[in-house]
Amino acid sequence: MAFQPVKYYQSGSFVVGNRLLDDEQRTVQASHERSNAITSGHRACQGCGEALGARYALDAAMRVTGGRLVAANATGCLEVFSTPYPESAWQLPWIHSLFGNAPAVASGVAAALRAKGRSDIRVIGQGGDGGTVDIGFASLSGMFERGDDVLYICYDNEGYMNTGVQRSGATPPAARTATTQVAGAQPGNPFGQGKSAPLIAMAHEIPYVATATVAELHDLEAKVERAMELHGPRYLHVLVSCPLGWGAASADSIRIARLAKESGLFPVFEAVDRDVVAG
Ligand SMILES: Cc1ncc(C[n+]2csc(CCOP(=O)(O)OP(=O)(O)O)c2C)c(N)n1
Ligand code: SF4
Ligand SMILES: [Mg+2]
Repeated sequence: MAFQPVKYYQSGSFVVGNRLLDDEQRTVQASHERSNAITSGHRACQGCGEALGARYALDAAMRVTGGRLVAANATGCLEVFSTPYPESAWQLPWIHSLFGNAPAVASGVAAALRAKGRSDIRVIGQGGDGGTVDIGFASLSGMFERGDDVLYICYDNEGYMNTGVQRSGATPPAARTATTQVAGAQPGNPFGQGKSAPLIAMAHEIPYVATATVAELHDLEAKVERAMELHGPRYLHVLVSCPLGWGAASADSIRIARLAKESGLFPVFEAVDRDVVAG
């Protein structure tokens, strides 16, 4: 199989934020004036797609909201590598929830802001696929059906990485995890299991549902920007590579995420008011 050459970000340039490209082709990271939601000093593995995805997503949200943003973050790698007590890599008001209740905490923050009449401050909830698709799913569904004004972002690395690469409801068929070994007749994660959180989110008839990958950071930024222009419950599901969990080289993070989209393993689309407008 012929692989594409390694590319940083999505343009083929080797410059952070594509600073050598035309203005309209650059990402927010090219700007020295960027808001920088998560900064250096965190402890993510080299090549961690979750760190990259979260930085781009929240920087885009910070830009749209003029920095008036609060994030509620589920337990998981993103929380663990960014906030080893007493340090924090976050540059915005950020609250650590339990593993399973980030959507509920985000809803609570939104309710408190509403009660205080602070419509200028927006709320993001975020977590990994385990925290979102599995243990936090009830509180996510509640957030959707109540119509709470929160953008929830799931960073899907297809497993419970923080606790040693166990299977989640977002782990794809045949994937090897610590709990779905490839052994004898076992192909890894069984076929016919798992669920599509984006499709279930659409069934809640919320205003905005989209998927993205860390291989297309412009697309990720654009989707965050569109989501932040809307109100009510919104859902963004981002495929983020995990070199440690996937047994891949750190330098292959972007390439593998791109292959996941191009092969159809991870469908990328955007739906506004349940109509698929792109994908
Ligand atoms: C109720 C509860 N059960 C289990 C845990 C242990 N735990 C912490 S993070 C985690 C896995 C996180 O997986 P995911 O949400 O996919 O995030 P990732 O680390 O993969 O980014 C688990 C099982 C916990 N903190 N609380
Ligand atoms: S284990 Fe995976 S998700 Fe966690 S910090 Fe490392 S690369 Fe990122
Ligand atoms: Mg995960």
